[in-house]
Amino acid sequence: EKESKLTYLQRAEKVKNVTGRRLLELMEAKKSNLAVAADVTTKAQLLELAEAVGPEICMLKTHADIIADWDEGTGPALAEIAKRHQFLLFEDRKFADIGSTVHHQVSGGLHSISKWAHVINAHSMPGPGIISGLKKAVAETDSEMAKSLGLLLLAEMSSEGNLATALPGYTQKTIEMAEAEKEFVFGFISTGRVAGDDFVYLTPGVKKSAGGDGLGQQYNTPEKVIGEKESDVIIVGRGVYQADNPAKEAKAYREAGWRAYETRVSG
Ligand code: 5IU
Repeated sequence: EKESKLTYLQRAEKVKNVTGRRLLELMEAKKSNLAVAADVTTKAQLLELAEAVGPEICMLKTHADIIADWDEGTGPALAEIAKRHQFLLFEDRKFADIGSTVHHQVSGGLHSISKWAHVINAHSMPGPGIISGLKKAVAETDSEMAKSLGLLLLAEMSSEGNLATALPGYTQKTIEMAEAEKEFVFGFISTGRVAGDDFVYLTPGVKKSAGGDGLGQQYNTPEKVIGEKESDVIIVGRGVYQADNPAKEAKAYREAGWRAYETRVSG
């Protein structure tokens, strides 16, 4: 209870992964705990959205594999925008295979994720080998960027009936896998704070009002996610990019998320 009152900056000191620390520091500097999920489908839309919401966000969450015209210039173009506006790139690839396969998936293929992303994520379902495989790719790289890659594990999902939440012990086992690899794993995708202050919690399924999308997504408000459930980062997709003015909407979500955080740490 007492520990959850720590500020993002105080928490940064406890996090071992360099990218996790950097995320918490830039959140405090930008007064933003907002990640925007850029689920658009062309390169032009992706770069335009990144540019528009850049000043408001701590992170841009991408799905490179839904971009119809992704090419080798897309990652570097995103990276340039991220550097200029000071946010991190999180490729939500949700690796889910054996170590040997994810080792190729993170560094190769069309998307070369480890060349431009700061943060990646993985299911814990395959067991610890998935972390070893991703770590091997990081160890073998000659790119400075990939060396500091940070990993998030899916401790819970936001969708109705998801097994991570339904199966007893799943979330706890996932936390144990993360505890064993703290130099690399700096946090979780979860509905709220599920472990200690030395991890960062990121929560998708966030909108101004609670509800669903008819396809299993379940929404909570920024106040509930940050204030009550004690998550750290709200991830907002359609709530922002489907708005008439995404930049203005991102600002509103940033302010709501930050108010909820300030209330939490001062309360
Ligand atoms: N996402 C979820 N729930 C999860 C995980 C990822 O919604 O448990 I792991 C992704 C899917 C989408 C974004 O890219 O987060 C949420 O988008 P909307 O805010 O548009 O629902």
